[in-house]
Amino acid sequence: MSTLSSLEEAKKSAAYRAVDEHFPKNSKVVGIGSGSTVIYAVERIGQRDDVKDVIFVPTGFQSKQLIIENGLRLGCIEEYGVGDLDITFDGADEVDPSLNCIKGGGGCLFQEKLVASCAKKFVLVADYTKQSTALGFKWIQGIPIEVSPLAAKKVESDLFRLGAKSVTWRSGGKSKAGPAVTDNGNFILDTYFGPVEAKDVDALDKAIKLLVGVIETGLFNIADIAYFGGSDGSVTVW
Ligand code: ABF
Repeated sequence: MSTLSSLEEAKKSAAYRAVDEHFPKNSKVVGIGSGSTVIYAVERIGQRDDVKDVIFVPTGFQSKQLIIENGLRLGCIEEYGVGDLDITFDGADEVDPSLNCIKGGGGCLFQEKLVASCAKKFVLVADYTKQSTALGFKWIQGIPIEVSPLAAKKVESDLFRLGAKSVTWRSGGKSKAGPAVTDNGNFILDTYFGPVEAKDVDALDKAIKLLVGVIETGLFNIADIAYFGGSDGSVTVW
């Protein structure tokens, strides 16, 4: 009998099905995202008998540990350009029906976007709570924006000028005091704009990216397909 909660079962069914349907035959390099759902994707990949020679590229410290713990070969993104990864599997915080998503709740957005951008296919795995009608409708913590510490104050004021309703400096780093520091030595500003319609996601992402001091935004509009596990073990594909 399974001992997993229904939410964990949901994550597991989405991740297992995504891997079973999309892990490419004869793949050489595969990107591995972050978060709790990707743990099941890597577990499933580790059960395959055709991954001995595949290189797995992580999106941060957690992801690197996951690859190592599952006995898979670890690579690094510095060696790859656009199209060099066969596929990337990653989680999300909120996904709209056009496959736009907010990522970065775990603070790994920059490396996640970098690794996803180098892949021929980008597959999202999530539980049913992440399905949304519009970004910012369910995920009200705000879009995570990674910024250089030198520019955090300046970007905060820029974001209000762009229409942000709230900007929260993410705290709770290792010391639990002061701003959280990402794997890349930067800060994160969680920025709430209210719900963002699918047609406006790209423009908002570009406007934020143009601000001096912004490293990356947690707005992604590059997913090819998304798998959502349901509480009853079903899987919905968008
Ligand atoms: C990463 O982990 C993210 O970008 C997102 O913030 C989070 C999703 O985690 P989980 O799968 O635990 O919900 O993929």
